[in-house]
Amino acid sequence: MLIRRASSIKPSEITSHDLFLRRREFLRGAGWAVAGAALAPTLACGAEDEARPPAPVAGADANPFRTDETPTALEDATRYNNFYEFGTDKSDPQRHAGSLRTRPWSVAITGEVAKPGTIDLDALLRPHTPEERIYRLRCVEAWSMVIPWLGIPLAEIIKRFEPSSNARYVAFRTLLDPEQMPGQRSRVLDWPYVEGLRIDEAMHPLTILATGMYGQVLPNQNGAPLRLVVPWKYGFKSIKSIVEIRLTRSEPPTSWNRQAPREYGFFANVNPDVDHPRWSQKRERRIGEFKKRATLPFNGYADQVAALYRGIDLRKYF
Ligand SMILES: Nc1nc2c(c(=O)[nH]1)N[C@H]1C(S)=C(S)[C@@H](COP(=O)(O)O)O[C@H]1N2
Ligand SMILES: [Mo]
Repeated sequence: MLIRRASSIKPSEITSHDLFLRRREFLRGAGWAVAGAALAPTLACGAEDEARPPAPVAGADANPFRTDETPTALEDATRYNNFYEFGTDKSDPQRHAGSLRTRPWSVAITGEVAKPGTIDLDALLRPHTPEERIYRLRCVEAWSMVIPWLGIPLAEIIKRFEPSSNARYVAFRTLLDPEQMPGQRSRVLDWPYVEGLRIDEAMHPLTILATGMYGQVLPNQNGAPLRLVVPWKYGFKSIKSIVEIRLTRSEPPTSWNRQAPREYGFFANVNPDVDHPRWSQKRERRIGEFKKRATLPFNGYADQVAALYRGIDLRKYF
């Protein structure tokens, strides 16, 4: 079961806890049947496939939306963070992210869409029910966690704004406000933090916009009120506190790639065979464990996403 000691989360951050719990009850009843149906077409292409389902790959999850691995302790997931807007130490976000005001909050949906607009966050999310997805998060620094996220498939949000045929990428932008985000007064990164995905990556069913974790509203240090989660990519792609989602024709700049292009590529797919120039990516330390684990291609989601990169040299496009 989940370890859920909420002492490190302020009461102001858990206002919708009851609502989330009620939604979780709903999900237990119905949500996963729906999610399973969405994945069914890949298995249903012939009688032979139905008779002999593909053998599971070692390390892959039977249900790609939920791993059986034990979730990381909530305390670790909320006090060991990367969120440079609040400082560069892992402990800084928990100590300083309280200054971020997460309501009111609006998100602009812009660029190559038929219906652009700036939408209040609650209005943006209202037609959707957050689903629980238990995903591994693998940081480029060779540590990992297992997080029960509450989120909405990014595809569901994007489709509502009717992307044009020119929309080939999706660019994301974090809030720029040095008053609320004191780390932005130092020039460790070129603010605001920006990220990007190719449109097929953005529309993939594993890609979510997270609004909560561990059955609770997302703590500020984890990217409240809205952050991206792309489980087969290094954690730095999971941009936090998003204020703009822009559909674009060409590949958008990304913060870490701009900072150090030799170290951080646009794709940033978890790949044990492509080392970071300063350290190996073959193994990882799961937070809370001592012995290192082998890192899996695409963070264990290869069955679901490897086809997106067919024919691409993953050493060149890392
Ligand atoms: N805006 C913003 N988003 C960000 C970062 C950041 O510094 N600023 N750090 C990234 C990195 S490097 C990682 S590993 C994850 C960490 O997410 P977590 O703190 O919830 O574990 O957030 C990512 N998203
Ligand atoms: Mo990271």
